Amino acid sequence: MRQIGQDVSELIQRGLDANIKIAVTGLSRAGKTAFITSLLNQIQYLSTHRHLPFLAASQQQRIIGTKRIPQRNLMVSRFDYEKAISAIQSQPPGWPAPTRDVSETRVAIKYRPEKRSKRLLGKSLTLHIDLIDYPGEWLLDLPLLEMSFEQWSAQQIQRLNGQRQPMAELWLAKSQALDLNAEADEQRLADIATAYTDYLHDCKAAGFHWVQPGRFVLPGELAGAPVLQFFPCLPPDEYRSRRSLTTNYDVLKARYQEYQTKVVRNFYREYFATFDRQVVLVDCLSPLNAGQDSFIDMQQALVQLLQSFKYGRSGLLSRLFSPTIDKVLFAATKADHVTPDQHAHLLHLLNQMIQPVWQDVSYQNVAMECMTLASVQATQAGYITAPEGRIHAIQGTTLSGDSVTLFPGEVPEKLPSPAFWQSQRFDFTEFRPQISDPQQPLPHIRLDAVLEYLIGDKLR
Ligand SMILES: Nc1nc2c(ncn2[C@@H]2O[C@H](COP(=O)(O)OP(=O)(O)OP(=O)(O)O)[C@@H](O)[C@H]2O)c(=O)[nH]1
Ligand SMILES: [Mg+2]
Repeated sequence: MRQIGQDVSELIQRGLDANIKIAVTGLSRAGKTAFITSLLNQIQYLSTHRHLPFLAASQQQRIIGTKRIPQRNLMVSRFDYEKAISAIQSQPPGWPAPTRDVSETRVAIKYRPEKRSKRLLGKSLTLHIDLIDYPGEWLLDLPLLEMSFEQWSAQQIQRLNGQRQPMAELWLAKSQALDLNAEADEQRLADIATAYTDYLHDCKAAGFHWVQPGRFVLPGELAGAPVLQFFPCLPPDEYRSRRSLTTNYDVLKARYQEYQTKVVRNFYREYFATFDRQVVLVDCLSPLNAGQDSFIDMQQALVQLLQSFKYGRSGLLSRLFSPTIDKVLFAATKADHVTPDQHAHLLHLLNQMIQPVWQDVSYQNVAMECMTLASVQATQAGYITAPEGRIHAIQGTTLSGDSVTLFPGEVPEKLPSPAFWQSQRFDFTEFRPQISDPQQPLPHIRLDAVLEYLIGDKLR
């Protein structure tokens, strides 16, 4: 009888040992790799240090142990924690290298449950966490699913104004010289698609992140595949699809359709549909530094990104799959770049960008929170004495190794007005990580609150 009782309790236990998939995204350079690296690092010290006061399970000393374990999805690259942490802890410290594709890692946290129902079934339980890093650019492709090639092309060509126009000249000239009704010339199409991809890369380099198709700039395993070799173009005046001949236009259209189903739809079905919680990292500070166009572009990209969490019954995503995400966290990264008195402004600014869009569409059963954080705190906060008195300042070491103390400027509390761009800018100096003791958790800002939001309820 005792044996049976043990077996039953083990079985129930296994059922209770929870799994949670947390996906981390954000546009390139938003801070995804640094975030996951620091999160894993903080988790590693959970049972031995009480360094995360806002994580209740840690504060109540209910964490028994933690361990990184092999990931479950063997078709996805491994998140290279060792490489990232050794960059941060090397001498002099540096940042992890940019990443270009999806990657994944898994960690287990053994804890003493607080809930009576869970306690009855065993002294300890294990929470398995899968962390997935993927480019936010991939989420910008969602609208493509509802647009025909003609509609998408018209939209892209319409957007060629302002700073984008001169960057597009080369591919526009090449594509205008192409006879769309002629028999398909694969080589030529590939050549023009390369010019189009170069244009998208130039947009990103100039601080414009809203580029489509997202895989063109971050192709991952699809680099060089014909499904990424198309470009927007308006239909020829006398376009007639002839059975006897496959024209350049036919091929472009077919590739676009292939991209819609095989790339975009598959990403949502195979990855996105399996996520339980989503972190969207936003670097608000670099666009503030880069100027008005870049800032507006980031805002537009965020609006696009938010569409992926729109699960209303009539929504596109609900028609594709049944979504499981129940919490989304929007986090403004690199908060160590602003003085402590500006953190509230940064949070307001992020809220102002997210809340109106979030409220505007019906999100069913999805909780949302905005926070500010620094995954790896690279600066120390302090004061400097100025003629007007003591002012807040941050002190850090620049990438070239100079120690500097500065007041980077005020973060606008509201969406910046045109006057803001004329009068002031945010001074964004890049710092390298502080020298840290490899035996101690990395310095950070608010990762404990982040962890409480993401997994606190699972550790009750
Ligand atoms: N000061 C500070 N800088 C940060 C922090 N996190 C990221 N950064 C800076 O932002 C850069 C990009 O961070 P990553 O973590 O590589 O960003 P990512 O989103 O993974 O970038 P990609 O892989 O290129 O898409 C780093 O090289 C740092 O310069 C932080 O917490 N504090
Ligand atoms: Mg990365």
